[in-house]
Amino acid sequence: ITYRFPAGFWWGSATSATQIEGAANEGGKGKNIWDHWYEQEPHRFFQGVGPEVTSDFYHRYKEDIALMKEIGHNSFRFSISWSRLIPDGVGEVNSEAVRFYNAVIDELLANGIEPFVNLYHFDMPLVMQNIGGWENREVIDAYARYASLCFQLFGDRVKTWFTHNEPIVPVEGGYLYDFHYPNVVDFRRAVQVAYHTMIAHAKAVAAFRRAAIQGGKIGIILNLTPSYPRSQHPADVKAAHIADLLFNRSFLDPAVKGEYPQDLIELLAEHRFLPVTEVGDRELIKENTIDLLGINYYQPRRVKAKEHLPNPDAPFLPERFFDYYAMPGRKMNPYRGWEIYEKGIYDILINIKENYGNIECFISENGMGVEGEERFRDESGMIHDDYRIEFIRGHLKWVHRAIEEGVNVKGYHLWTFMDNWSWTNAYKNRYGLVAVDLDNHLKRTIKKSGYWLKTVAENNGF
Ligand code: BGP
Repeated sequence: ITYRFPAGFWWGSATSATQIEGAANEGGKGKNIWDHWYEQEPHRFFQGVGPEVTSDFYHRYKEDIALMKEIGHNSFRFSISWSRLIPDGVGEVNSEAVRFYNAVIDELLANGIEPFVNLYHFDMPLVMQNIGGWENREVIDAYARYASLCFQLFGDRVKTWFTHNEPIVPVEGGYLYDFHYPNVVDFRRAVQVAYHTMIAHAKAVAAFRRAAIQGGKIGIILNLTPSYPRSQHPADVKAAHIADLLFNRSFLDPAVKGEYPQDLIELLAEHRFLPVTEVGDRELIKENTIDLLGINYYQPRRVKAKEHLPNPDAPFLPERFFDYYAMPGRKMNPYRGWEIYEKGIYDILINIKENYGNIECFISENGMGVEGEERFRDESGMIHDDYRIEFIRGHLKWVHRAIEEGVNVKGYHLWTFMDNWSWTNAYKNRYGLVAVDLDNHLKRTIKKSGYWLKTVAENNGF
C-alpha cells in the first residue's frame, strides 16, 4: 500500500433528497421548487425527465444501504427534504417523513455506516419560495425552526450535520445564470439571497449549539473552486482574486472565520450592491462558526483580466470583473466537458490549513460525470468505468499529500453512491459507484469503481 490514510478515515459517498428519493407526490410530501418548475416547464429538463421517481430510494433504501455496506462505506451523506418533513415549510410536521428518515438512519447504523445529514440541498419548499424564498427573513426563521426540529428528532443518532450544500449554486442558478428556479437574472437579489443563506446557516448553527447534541459536529458544504489567474500580471491576479471572493470566500470566510472579507465588502459597496442587513447579524455570524468543513471539488476556475469594457446595457454579472479562458494543454473529461485538474484539491486543502486555522475538513464531493455510460456495460451487466477509478485515484493522491503536509482531512466522499437525477440535467451525466438501469426497473449494479473503492476502504489506502 503506497497511499495509506489516517485511522478512522471516512470512506463513502454523498447524495441529496430530491436527486434520489423519488416519491415526490407520496408519503405526504409537499411540493418543492423542483416539483413545481418541472410541472410548469418540463421542456427545461433533459429529455423532459422530472424528479417524481429519480432512483426511488424512498422505497429501496434497504437494498441501497446493503449495497453501501457491500462496497465498504463507513459513512454516507444524504439530505433531508424540508418539504417532505414539513410540507409547507413552516407548519405541521409530516409523521410519515419522520418515520422514513428514522428508518434510513437506523438502517445505516445497523450496517455500520455513519449517517452524515445535510439540511438543505437546493430544494426550497414551494410555499416558502412563493413568499420570496431566501429573500424573505420569514423563510430564514422557518428554516431555523426546521433545523432545530431535525436536531431534536434525529440528533440522538446523527452526530454529523451540515446546514447547506453548495449555497453559492442556488445563487448562481436561480438569480444569475438561469438554471435553477426562480431563474431570474438580478445581481442585487443574488447578493441578498447569498447573504440571507448565510444568516440562515448561522441561525441553524446557533440552534445546533442550543440542542447540545453529545459528540455532535456541524458544518457547511462548499464547492470551493480554486481560481487560477492566466498569468502573474497584476490585472490577471486581480481578476482571479475577485472570482475567489465572489464564488468561494463569500461563504468560506463567514462560515469559518465569522466575518466577510473586507475586500468583498468594498467591492460590493463600490458598485452599490451591499445587501440589506439587520442589527445583530454581524454578531450572529461571528458567534456561530462551524466545527467541520465539507469541500466539494470538481474543476478549477481559469480566469484572466477582462479584455473589453463590459457592455453597459448587459445585466450585471460576476463576469463584469473577469473573463474565463481555457488553459492550453489542460486535461478534459471527454464525457462531460469539465476540466480535470487533480492538484486543485491539494491547493484548496493547503489554503484551508494556511488561512483557515487548519479546521477539520473532508472531501464531501468529488466525482466524474459521464454521458452515455451504458455503452461501457459488459454482458454480465457490469459497467467498466476505469476512467472513474483513474479520476478518484488521481485526486486521492493529492489528498494524501495534503494530509502528509499536516492538513486536517478526515475523509473522502464520492459524488455519488448511485446514478441519480441531477436537476435540469436529469439522468444525462452518470456519477454513481452503482449503476441504475433506467430501462430495466431501476435495477442496481455495482460498477467496477464500486468494487475498487471497496478495496480502498478495506485497506484504508491503495
Ligand atoms: C454538484 C451538486 C450535485 C450534483 C453534481 C453533478 O455541484 O452538489 O447535486 O448535481 O454537481 O452535476 P451535473 O449532473 O450537472 O453534472
